Amino acid sequence: MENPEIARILAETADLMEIDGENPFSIRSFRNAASTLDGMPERVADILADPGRDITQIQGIGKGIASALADILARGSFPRRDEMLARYPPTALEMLRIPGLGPKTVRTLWEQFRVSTLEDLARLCQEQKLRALPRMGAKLEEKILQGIAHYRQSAGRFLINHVSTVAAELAPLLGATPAGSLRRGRETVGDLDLLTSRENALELFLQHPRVHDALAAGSNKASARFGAEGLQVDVRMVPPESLGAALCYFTGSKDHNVALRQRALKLGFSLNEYGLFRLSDETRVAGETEAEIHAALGLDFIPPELRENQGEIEAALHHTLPALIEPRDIRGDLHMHTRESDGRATFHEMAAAAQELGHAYIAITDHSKSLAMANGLDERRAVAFAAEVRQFNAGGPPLRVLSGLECDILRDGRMDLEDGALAELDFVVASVHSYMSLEPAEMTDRLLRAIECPSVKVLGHPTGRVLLHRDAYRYEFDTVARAAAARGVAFEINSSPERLDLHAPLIRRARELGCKFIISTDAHHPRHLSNFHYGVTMARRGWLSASDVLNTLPLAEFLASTRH
Ligand code: DGT
Ligand code: CA
Ligand code: CA
Ligand code: ZN
Repeated sequence: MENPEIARILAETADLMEIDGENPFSIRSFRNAASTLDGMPERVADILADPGRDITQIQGIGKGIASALADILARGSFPRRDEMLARYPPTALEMLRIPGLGPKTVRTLWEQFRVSTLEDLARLCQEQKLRALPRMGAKLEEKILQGIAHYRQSAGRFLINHVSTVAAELAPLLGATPAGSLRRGRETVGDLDLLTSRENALELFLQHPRVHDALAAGSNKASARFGAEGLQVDVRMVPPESLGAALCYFTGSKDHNVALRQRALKLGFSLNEYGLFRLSDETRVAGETEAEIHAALGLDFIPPELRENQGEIEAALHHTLPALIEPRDIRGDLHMHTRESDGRATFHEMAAAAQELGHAYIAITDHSKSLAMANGLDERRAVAFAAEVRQFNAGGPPLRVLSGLECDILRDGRMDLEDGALAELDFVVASVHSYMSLEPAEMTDRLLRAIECPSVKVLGHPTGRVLLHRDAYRYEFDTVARAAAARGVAFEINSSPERLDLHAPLIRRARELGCKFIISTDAHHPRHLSNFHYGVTMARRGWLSASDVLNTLPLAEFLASTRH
């Protein structure tokens, strides 16, 4: 048995222990052991088989875990796990993945109703049976139903940062290029597609210590899962002369491919993953690079982010594709948190990291007071902190730090802090963090009122979605976008991989309605600051050029172009 599988068994045991109400320390020790083993290059099996070695020498592996490991290797399980599996249904683990369902609830549901499948659970909620229990109500029933719907929709999809990390590890090793939805920059990815011409790439892939559960292995394709999260990876061998054609085909999207093939047929060609061929005599016309294929079809090169069959082929034909924004166009980051609210670093540390990335300016935008859990700032603290931040600029460092705030938009659209305090800050992001399920008309009014506040420069994470977890809140987007354009309030493109908000269709719509954009990270830690490139990917998917994005401007022009 390989490490990733052992790690999965330990992690699942931790979940079961949580349902069982075990003490948090034991649970954490199983989780820590799982993550240690999953990332460990040496095989657990080899260490245990060596009488000269003692596995408890490894940090985080105590006597208890060591004995569980021996059992797992011998028979795939161990007593504590057996005992819990006998008491709870195997689907208990699946239920924990439903947003809104914690271990305690899963346990109660089992004890009271013997709920063993998601269908059972959905039926109980529909029949309103849960509200009969103490501490459960109609709200929870509704939440669980939504959670189940989400789970079914998103099951098996992964966030872009996770998939990018896996791609960054495997691609150089296999001499491979990522294709599929990752290359198109989609915000979630079903499986990772890699193409390579390197001789022994499939063997290298299957032998990788974190690769497990090979699903299919042939002479030119291998599929398997990677790491404890189990992301599926498809690796395909492609002859060099077909690499461009294969890249084109496996980048997709499917709809784009269909449209591109129609274009080929119209010109008397056939297009497949091996190349572009003349129909009359089957001569290969192109195939080594994507650029030569697009050119042979009379098209400008179509960047992968645009390949969603949303008019890109037409535009490539008429030379009207936009010059897309690139990561190096970004000069500042206007949304980040520090220890002053719920961030993990000081503003000095954030500033140093931003400077390292080459930014010319940033805004420090901690939360406002109604987010009490995040230790949000009231008027007095906001103004005092702003003074402290401004002080930082006095020494004239190359990076300019703006004093700011991510101010909550209250339920009725008023700002969380007084206008007077907001007016003292350099940069105010206005965001919704509460009452997200208002009726669309009420939410629209709320946002319209927020935009009226003269200090507000940008709407933060404008739809509030959390990927794989929570839908966007509903409002009349066009109405708000028109008002934002008229008032000079920008839309944020939030680069946090959990949000990526706005998404491409709304970016395009907002631009049509005259809006400008600011790409920010919403960083809570210095290492999050490099996420801005995910926001740039969203902007590219939304057909934006640098000129649509205000924080591509030098500071003075940036300040002049935001509402003031
Ligand atoms: P995903 O994995 O769900 O995030 O999305 P994709 O786009 O990566 O989809 P995937 O992995 O099934 O296939 C990769 C690409 O291969 C896809 O974007 C287009 C191409 N492709 C796959 N199957 C077909 C097909 O049946 N017809 C056409 N035209 N293209 C296909
Ligand atoms: Ca894929
Ligand atoms: Ca695939
Ligand atoms: Zn926020």
